[in-house]
Amino acid sequence: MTITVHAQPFDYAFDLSSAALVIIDMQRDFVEPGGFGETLGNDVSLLRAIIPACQSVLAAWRAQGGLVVHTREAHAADLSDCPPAKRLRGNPSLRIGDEGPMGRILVAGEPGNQIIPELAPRPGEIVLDKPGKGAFYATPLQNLLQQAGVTHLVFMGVTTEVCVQTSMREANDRGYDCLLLEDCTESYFPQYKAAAVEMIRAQGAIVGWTATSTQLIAALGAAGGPGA
Ligand code: TIU
Repeated sequence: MTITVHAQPFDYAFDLSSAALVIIDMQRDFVEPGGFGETLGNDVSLLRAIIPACQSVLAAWRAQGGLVVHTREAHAADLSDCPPAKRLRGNPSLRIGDEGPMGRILVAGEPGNQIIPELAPRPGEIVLDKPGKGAFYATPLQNLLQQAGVTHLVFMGVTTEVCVQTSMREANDRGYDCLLLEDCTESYFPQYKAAAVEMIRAQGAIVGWTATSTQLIAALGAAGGPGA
């Protein structure tokens, strides 16, 4: 059954059986003090505001039996997948791989690298560690989505102009129709979020569509199905 979301710049229609909810990097490193986000000099409290809306969408999506993909920005313990250019960039108080209050910064398996408990993955959901900003670079995501027959991706997560936008652009180039949920994504810089949202839906959805969590949940409810 076709689900139609009243999105911008025009309606976004998809079939739940060929769609996935992609939650980008809602890990402690970015939304809790002492992680990578804070070492870069950012105020992480801004990002926490989206958690309730993300929870509502995740619950509605799960209730309909939709496929869920969680990503984490994560590096191997030996940092073999972290180019020096990434590790040495800027002037953070702690670099990737350094020991911080939540374990080693952006290293897979460390406490800070876990997805926040409010959005914890359930068994059967896909959890991907990604060494880049984009979710497709050096991950099996494309194969997994193709095997599942997915053509439409609904995005939430952080940060809007870095990992979310990069992942949406990668997805768009691979032929997926992408929807960004505006109140389920955030940046440390409100002006960058606003610009990213605008540029994604500009030029007739050049990268993708945007809508609110309420608009998506209303469309899922109207569609009926297991959770209606
Ligand atoms: N997940 C993600 O967006 N990684 C970042 O490093 N974002 C920043 O905004 N720094």
